[in-house]
Amino acid sequence: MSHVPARAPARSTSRARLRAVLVGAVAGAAALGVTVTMTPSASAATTLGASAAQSGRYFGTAVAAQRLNDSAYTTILNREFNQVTPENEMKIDATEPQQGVFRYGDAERIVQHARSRGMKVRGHTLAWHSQQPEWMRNMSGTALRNAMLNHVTQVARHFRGQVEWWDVVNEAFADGPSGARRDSNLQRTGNDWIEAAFRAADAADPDAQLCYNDYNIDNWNDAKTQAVYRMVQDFRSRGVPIDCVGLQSHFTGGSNYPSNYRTTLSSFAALGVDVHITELDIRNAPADAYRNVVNDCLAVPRCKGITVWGIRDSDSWRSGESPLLFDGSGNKKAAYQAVLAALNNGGPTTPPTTPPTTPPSTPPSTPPSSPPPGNARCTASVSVDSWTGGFVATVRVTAGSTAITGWNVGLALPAGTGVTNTWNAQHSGTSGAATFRNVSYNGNLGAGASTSFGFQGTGAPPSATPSCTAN
Ligand code: 9MR
Repeated sequence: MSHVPARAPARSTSRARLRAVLVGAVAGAAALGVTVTMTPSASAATTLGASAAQSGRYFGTAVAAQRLNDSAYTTILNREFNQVTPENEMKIDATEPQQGVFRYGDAERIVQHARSRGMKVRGHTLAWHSQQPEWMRNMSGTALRNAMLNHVTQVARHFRGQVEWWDVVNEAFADGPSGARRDSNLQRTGNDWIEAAFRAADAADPDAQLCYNDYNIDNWNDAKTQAVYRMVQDFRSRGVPIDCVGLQSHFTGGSNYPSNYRTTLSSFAALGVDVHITELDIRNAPADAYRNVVNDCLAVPRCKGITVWGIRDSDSWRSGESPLLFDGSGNKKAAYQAVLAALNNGGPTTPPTTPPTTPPSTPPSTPPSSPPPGNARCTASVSVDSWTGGFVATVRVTAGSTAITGWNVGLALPAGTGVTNTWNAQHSGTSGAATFRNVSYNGNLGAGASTSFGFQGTGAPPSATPSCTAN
């Protein structure tokens, strides 16, 4: 476990993910590590996933395996979302129905559906007091502790390389003013059961991001929020391998969006963990509350994405409250439009992942050995956020010393890489090479001005230098 002490900084820079910046410009060094900026008019992506990807975030949904046979459902899923969480299929009762007998069929179906389309997967959940199979419910003490650790190990190992984040432990704190742990058979095995689960998950899948996930930890003033905060703080100080906190954010069943939600997100983030909104749904789906949640996430650089707990109201565990973004017929609701607009308006907030470089005190003594690709009237740089099997690329196009009225960016792609989704540009090209042309609203660039477009792909991320040709 030599990596454990180094985990905090290593994980906080997403060692599981590669972020590379490829610059194709004479003046490209200036663009290194710089976050893409976009004018709102140049960032009107038309789906939830693409609009979230503009700021390096995901927008996901819970998925139920049996609904993958429903084409109305999969049409929306495939169009709108770039992250999925199996709603029930990775829970303990589903994956280890009898002790030592592991079943992964339904979970694998979802994972396969998602990953073949470039969607990231959140694993939910390895250790939980609920949805335990009967054999586990009847266990206690050391036998239960060992069974839990074996379960964590086997399942995390099975999905190694396929699951970006794990909800390692779910819902371990009590509601109400006590700030105590929830009583459960797992809790009764000893207070250290949570950190033991995290250490087992870390050993089984060192590349996954490991999260603690809970509901009613949205209001910063709640005792439960404070108690989880103290646990994460303690874990961080002692090197327990935790990377992220999931706020389920079920604003249903009497729980409401709190006005201090952003404070909660940023306070957890300040502990050096990422935050994720993992199970969002809001009673009657008011557009305002949905918009607020999105804006709060966009305001916190470590808020990595939002997952809604189902697609259509009819798919919801609380369908009577109509809490989701699509109605039962799959129509977009007002809340959908509010979320899309907020994601598009918010723009990128992700800070550079490489520290800003200070300019060298003396200019480089040798000029660049080759001219910039393209016709030198524009330049392009690519920043890539990749995971196993897929990536999102953001491309920045910058006009040279004269204004341009259109641009073409060429980019070589590794063998087997495919482009699945493009925003703010028109994509064409054959395998191995992609070309992106401006769309109607972002071709005109004044001298030195920039615009950005993005695309999502499957396979290995591009590592070549892009060319830019202006017209
Ligand atoms: O949405 C899930 C529902 O289909 C299951 O019957 C239920 C069983 O416990 O779990 C629901 O999902 C829960 C999630 O796993 C953890 N947070 C609360 C969610 C809603 O109950």
